[in-house]
Amino acid sequence: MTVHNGEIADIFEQLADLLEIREDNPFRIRAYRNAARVIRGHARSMAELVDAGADLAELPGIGADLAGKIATIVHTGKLPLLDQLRAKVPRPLVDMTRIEGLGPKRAKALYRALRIRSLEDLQRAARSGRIREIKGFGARTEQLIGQRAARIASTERRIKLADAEDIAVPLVEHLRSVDGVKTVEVAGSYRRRRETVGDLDLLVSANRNAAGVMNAFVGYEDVAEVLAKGSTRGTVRLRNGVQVDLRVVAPASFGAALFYFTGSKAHNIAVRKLAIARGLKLNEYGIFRGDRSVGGRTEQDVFDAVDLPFIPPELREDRGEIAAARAKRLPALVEIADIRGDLHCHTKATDGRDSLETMARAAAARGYEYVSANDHTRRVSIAHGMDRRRLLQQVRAIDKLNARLQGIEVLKSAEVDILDNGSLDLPDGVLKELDFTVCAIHYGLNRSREKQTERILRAMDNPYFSILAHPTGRLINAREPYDIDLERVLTAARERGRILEVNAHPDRLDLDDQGCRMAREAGVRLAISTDAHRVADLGLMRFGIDQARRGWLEPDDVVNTRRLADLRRLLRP
Ligand code: DGT
Ligand code: CA
Ligand code: CA
Repeated sequence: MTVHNGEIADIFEQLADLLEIREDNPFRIRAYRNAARVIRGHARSMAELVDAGADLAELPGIGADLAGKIATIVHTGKLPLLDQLRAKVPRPLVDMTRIEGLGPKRAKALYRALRIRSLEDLQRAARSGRIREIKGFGARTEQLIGQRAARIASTERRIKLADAEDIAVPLVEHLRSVDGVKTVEVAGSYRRRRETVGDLDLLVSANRNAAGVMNAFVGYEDVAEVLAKGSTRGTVRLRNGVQVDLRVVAPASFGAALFYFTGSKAHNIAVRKLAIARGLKLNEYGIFRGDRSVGGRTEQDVFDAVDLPFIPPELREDRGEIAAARAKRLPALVEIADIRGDLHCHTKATDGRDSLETMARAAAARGYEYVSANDHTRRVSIAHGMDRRRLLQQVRAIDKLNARLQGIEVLKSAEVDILDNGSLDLPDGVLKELDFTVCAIHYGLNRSREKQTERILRAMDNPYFSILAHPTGRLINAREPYDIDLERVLTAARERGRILEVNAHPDRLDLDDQGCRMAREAGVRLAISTDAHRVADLGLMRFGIDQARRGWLEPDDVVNTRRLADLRRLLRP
């Protein structure tokens, strides 16, 4: 099991929160918060550094004690000190510190004043208007706390798709090496590429040695608990809490099983109805006429049996895909190979880790035709946002770089902050020097729906507005989307020829799949962008593609599938 920097940072932040609740030494608290920031922002994986025997105490803000704690987390996935502290702080308080925007001090104030015993209690308190009666809390905050508490309670057990991948890939490798195994696939919501998954559903095709497969499964190094173990099916819980189901099937049934366990359940039921109407029986073992098997080795057998073309897993949600397939109107979904460039990238000029040239060369190495520099503007001061002078400097640097570099065009851009009144953070005189802009809200996330929507519409009125970055601002499992009327934003975008971003970062995926579909139906084009802060992040593009496909997008809906000349016309209509 590889522990990721984000997980280590989370542990240190939780430590800091709990220590703050306990009114521990402020220096100690600050040291953990600093360490969390350093680790989260570090280009290299702590796990790799520890493996390589590097001295972590050489990192800024990390002393010998913290270095030892990082090593413990890397080796065991846990930190005993955190468990000890948790045991000393009342459970509802531990839960409440996870509510974004609440923080240890305010959590404690609520806990004391309202005698909150659980997140459900907190939701009830919000509903009955008791939170706003406490000093320092308003009606709006109360509403947000209620929503966030509900969100945490309901998403508790779902993990982000990229995290699921980190868990699934080595486990699949492990099973592939077992004697007799032909194929291993991860089915379920993972294969449908849902943004979060509840559990992993593994499917193994083997014509013999099912017992060996089961033993290898329950004996996997990360297994914490075996919940069930039969001859062809088993369930385990891994050390990180994720549950994994496994099925071993014969190759003759593999396609039918893959179809069944890919789901969704609603899609399965709808397809099975079609099978019944044709006098067939469809289950995880195959397709049957009476007792005779008429297929099931491949998934295509299933679709053939009900006279449908193959439906990509991302569409199998019973949201109209079966009718579309019947009518031969399935979208020809966008693929990673269609992408010709990345339109949201940061460099060292603000909060990125790599230089403009390094980013440009990495994009060229991916086969891209273009890439852009979208560093922050001045309002985002924590990222050392650029003022007019620094942006113009970067524009000149890009001109020089383009004159030197072959095979890739660096586009001049910025991630321009949308100010509270809907104006853009830099004057038009500067913006007109850019090839396009990516515009985003970073502050004032809690405005009312009306205000937030108006703010975006006003920004879109600016003739230099090109792309709305991460349109809802949500962070999966961590921060609610800000309250906007997406339909109005889409209508306004279409009228003005503006583009919306599909931010491919696994924590964001924003717009989400449903948002993509709404945009397509509203006639609004999307840019799938990684928001890369380092070279490696350019590889996150595929997570954006996943959600775009779930949102029925075709290459034509996505601007960065265009050649540069065509793209320019869309960026500056
Ligand atoms: P998750 O794990 O909550 O992210 O979502 P899924 O879709 O992976 O759901 P899961 O793990 O409960 O089941 C995996 C697949 O197995 C599901 O997508 C469809 C199939 N399945 C499960 N239960 C049923 C059922 O009662 N009827 C049918 N037709 N299919 C089922
Ligand atoms: Ca599942
Ligand atoms: Ca399951």
